[in-house]
Amino acid sequence: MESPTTGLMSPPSESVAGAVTPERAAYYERIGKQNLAPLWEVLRGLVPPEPKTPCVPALWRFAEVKKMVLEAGTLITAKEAERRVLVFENPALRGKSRITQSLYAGLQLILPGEIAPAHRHTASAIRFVLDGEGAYTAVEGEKTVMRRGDFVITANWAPHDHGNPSKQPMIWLDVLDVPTVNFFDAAFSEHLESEMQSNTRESGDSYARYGSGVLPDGVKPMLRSPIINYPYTQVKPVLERLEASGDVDPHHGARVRYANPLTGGWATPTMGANIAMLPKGFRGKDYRSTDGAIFVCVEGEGSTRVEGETLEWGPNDVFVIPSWKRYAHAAKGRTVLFSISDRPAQEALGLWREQN
Ligand code: 1HN
Repeated sequence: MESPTTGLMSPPSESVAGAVTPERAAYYERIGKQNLAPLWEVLRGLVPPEPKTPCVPALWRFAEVKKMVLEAGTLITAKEAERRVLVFENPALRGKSRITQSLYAGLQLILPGEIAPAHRHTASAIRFVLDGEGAYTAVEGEKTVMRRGDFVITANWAPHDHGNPSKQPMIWLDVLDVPTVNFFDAAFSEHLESEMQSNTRESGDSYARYGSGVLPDGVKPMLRSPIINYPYTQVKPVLERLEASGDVDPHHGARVRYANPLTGGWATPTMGANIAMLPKGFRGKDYRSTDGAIFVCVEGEGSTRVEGETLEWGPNDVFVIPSWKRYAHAAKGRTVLFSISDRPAQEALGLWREQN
């Protein structure tokens, strides 16, 4: 490939040093015994001219994965499994329990009458509710009943348990920063003594306190949002208003972010989420950014073109666009798309870049 700065052709290998001569090979062999290695053989790969992800774009159709996760319900209980989840594995990263290099994603099933026992961990989690109504998650003593389209956060080290007192199976998307936390070898976890937390706050308490533009006196900024559940019933009217007034970004549509009301920043320090309404017939312009993103179609249908491939999606389908891959969305009817990525972590480290 021709270098944009020098105009010179770089060798196809990752070596900057040309051929490995027999003398060099013998030398590498000798220094290898001391756990030493020559940088010049790997330099190109370590500092590529632009992001070079091993991840590939991928799509999971809800109709198919729903059948499979319901089948898991006949094989193992939520209690036995601790969390009954099918992991969305990036097809190019099988066996690594990740959908991008930094994020884990999965589809969780909780059947009527089941509970998923209380625990906590240093990984942060979000839930995005896909199917069913009436199961709850209890986070830090607040039990929140979940409905389709709700966005629920479980912050770093927050105790959480789930239960389904309704009559229908409930399925949601889990996204966690597990690969990021494990990258830093900073993972802790523990089970709580009791399987279920006692309710110390009413359902909806955190949204009522922090979600309407006023803030209680004396509240201090926190890295993560104090809101446990951002209900879809509250979010959708905002999207409708933006769309109706023409506040439609040419790449992303009428988009909002789930904000931490104490700082205006993202909902968690490692994961940031958006939700967008794409007007009927929307044809998005090409876009790329360094944060690989997971998308969920909430309503409507459409397609996303990504580097010569087209992913066609409908309600509850989940797809992933890796870092720095150019993509563009197209919507048929009016469409709602949820998305989440590691953008806050990249921004905090000064790494995040985008290209319109
Ligand atoms: C977890 O705690 C949940 O609480 C779901 O629902 C998925 C995947 C990895 C590690 C912890 C949950 C998880 C998880």
